[in-house]
Amino acid sequence: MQQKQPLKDVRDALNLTEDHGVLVSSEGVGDQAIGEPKVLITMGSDSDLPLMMKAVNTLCNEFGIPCLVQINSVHRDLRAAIQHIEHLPASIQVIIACAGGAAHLPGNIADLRADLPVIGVPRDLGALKGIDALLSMVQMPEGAPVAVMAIGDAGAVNAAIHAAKEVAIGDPTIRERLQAYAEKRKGKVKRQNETLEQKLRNERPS
Ligand code: C2R
Repeated sequence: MQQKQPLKDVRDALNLTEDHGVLVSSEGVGDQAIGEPKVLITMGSDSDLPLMMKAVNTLCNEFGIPCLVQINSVHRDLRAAIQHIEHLPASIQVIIACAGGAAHLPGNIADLRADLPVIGVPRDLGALKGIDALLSMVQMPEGAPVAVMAIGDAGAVNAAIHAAKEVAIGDPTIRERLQAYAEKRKGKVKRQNETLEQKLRNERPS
């Protein structure tokens, strides 16, 4: 795996500017972040941020994958979105895009970046509670795929795991971290079985 570089070196090597978004890693945000960003996490509004922090935290804390975070809206500023997405740093391998409502952002990105996988996270929002965003993302025409996750929290976490799997194709360290993450999930089933007898006793009428 590549050595993590201090921010200034990374910025110089990748010609990173503020236009590329905010760098986040397990060490911190912006100036405190270390390492080359491998994933872009973008969203239609900063109101999506609480949901997408689940993806940011999973990527950084579970897998140690630095990411860039940026707001982009094809509804509100199409030109800026095109400019940002067409000029990502060369280190970006995967894009996670979250949006709510008429969620056109991930599909537009998939069209703009034929070279990168795009993972969509539909936000649970408004009258249709995310069904609108889910269908907007999943019903892409042939040729510009978006890998769509579940609506809401599970989708945000799964987007980060899926992105880690893409990065792991070229990075054995991330493969090991994915295995360790899977082991932790198995541990949960074991712990639940250990307390099951007591829970059954509590649930039964005395
Ligand atoms: P506000 O909270 O800013 O009103 O945004 C955002 O992702 C957000 O979930 C409400 C919702 O609008 C979504 N949005 C899109 C796009 N831009 C913003 N779906 C887009 O370009 O697809």
